[in-house]
Amino acid sequence: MSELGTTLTQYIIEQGRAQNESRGAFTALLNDVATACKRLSNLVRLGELAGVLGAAGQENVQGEDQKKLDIIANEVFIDAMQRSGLLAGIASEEMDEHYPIPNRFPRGDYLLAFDPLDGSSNIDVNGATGTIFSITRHVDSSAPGDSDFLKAGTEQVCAGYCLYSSASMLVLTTGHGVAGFTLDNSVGEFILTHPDINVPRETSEYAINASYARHWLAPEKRYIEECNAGTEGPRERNFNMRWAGSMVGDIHRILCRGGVFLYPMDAKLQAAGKQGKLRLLYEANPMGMLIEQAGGLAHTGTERILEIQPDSLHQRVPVIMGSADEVERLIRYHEEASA
Ligand code: AFP
Repeated sequence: MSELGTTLTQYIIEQGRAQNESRGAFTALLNDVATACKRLSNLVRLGELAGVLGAAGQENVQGEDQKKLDIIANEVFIDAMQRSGLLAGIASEEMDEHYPIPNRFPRGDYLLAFDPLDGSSNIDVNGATGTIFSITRHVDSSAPGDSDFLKAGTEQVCAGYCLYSSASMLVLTTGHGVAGFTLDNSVGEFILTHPDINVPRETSEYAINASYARHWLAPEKRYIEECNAGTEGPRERNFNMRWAGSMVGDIHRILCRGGVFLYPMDAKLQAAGKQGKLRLLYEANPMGMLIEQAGGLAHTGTERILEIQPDSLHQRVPVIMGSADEVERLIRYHEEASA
């Protein structure tokens, strides 16, 4: 008999059993996430055939050009998530304020923060994109406000992403390791294919947008120069570089084979009065939880990402995450530069 393998639902139920936790509501919540990701996977896969490519001709709250698919992805996700009665509110990278659950639906105990389509500049060139999500609890019975979403990353009860690439993959953590599921389109199910994802401590691969080299601050400049010096330099080995242009693509590769991802503070961001480029609630926190749960580290260079107390929904932070040896080295370079 040919076996289908473990579905996402079966995995969540079995994990709940192993942890002695009742996971009914949570299982239903993750099923809604999976449904939304399947719908988006189909849209992304159809590309131009679905008429969803190109610019929408408007900007999001961060002043970035929105693609048609950014907007559609936001609507698809909200539509799939708002009806269950399990969410108290939703915050999206594409919306200025949080989205309250309409009165016609019951309100639940969880808050969802998500980036509907990360790496959207890759859409028109058929490159990797993804949806990133983060779930926290809403302990209060009243309707949440924006401030209820401002929780440190350590308070996430679940985080994950769905990568839309040659295969669509849902990768998630509920705080007990990291597992990856590949979408089997023939049955419409995410099937467990990567049961225990671990980021190796050691790596010889880094990911950074090197076109910003002239803006880098001393710690990153030193780090990249030393990597690029190869066998003749202080690292005494050659390094490889990759940059997907979508954090989901880069973090997925790092979860699969190790590496370090950098979107650090630089002189250009400083001059513009920005705290970083990537968003704490929709990118850095969920990816940070995944990386830490897989044995890696997630830092800004001066503090652990998951311990940052957010001060606004769309807060940005510097990001350095991945294989522990390299992140520790970068933290040390930051300490030495400020000593
Ligand atoms: P978009 O979703 O606007 O394309 O941004 C993607 C992203 O937030 C992250 O996924 C990438 O790692 C990073 O920005 C790429 O930024 P650069 O274009 O500055 O390299």
